[in-house]
Amino acid sequence: MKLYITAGSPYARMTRMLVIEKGLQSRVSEHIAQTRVADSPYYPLSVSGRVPYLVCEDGEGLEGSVAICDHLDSLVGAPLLTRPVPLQARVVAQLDGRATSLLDGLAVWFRELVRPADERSPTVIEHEHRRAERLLSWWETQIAHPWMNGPFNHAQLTLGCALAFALKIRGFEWRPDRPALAAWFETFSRRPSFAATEPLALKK
Ligand SMILES: N[C@@H](CCC(=O)N[C@@H](CS)C(=O)NCC(=O)O)C(=O)O
Repeated sequence: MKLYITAGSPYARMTRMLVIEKGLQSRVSEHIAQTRVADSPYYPLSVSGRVPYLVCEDGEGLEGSVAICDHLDSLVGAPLLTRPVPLQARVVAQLDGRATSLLDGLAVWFRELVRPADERSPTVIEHEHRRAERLLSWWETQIAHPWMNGPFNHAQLTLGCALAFALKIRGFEWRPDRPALAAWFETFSRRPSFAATEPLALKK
């Protein structure tokens, strides 16, 4: 299988962590996609131009971190990502949704900051900054939830990659005022698959 990624994409990182967590390294090769340029040779392969994108063993393509994580998780052994039982489903959907919402907002904020200065929107930056502050403070109050501290699951994977990505935003230090979240992140970041998917650890 071929997994198309970029070095810094937190969504791609989620799928790269899962490849390692499931021991699929010998079956999945990583390929750097050229994103965000006109006429990239990547576009005929993945029509949206986004990463992650997985070309499966039968040649079919799969877009998006959720679908790719689910597919990888189904390939070998018992599922690793713990699924909620029906009674937990609503609260787990809320945790999952708020982790994704944090990551989506940080991605917009980061992209705005790496634009040339005269193309940046202070309004968007301010909006995303405020959203991130609100969501991170919400997470500080919720991070003790058993779903975030029990067996590995998609909400943990998303939140961990989002918190790591937040540290890429220069001058944005979310940890001092949120000790519980910072401690949770410290534990998450000890997973070997996390260190192995550090953007700078990508040699290719
Ligand atoms: N919802 C998607 C988001 C993927 C996404 O936004 N990827 C970014 C990189 S972080 C991308 O490929 N951007 C290229 C572009 O916008 O053309 C997922 O979960 O995979």
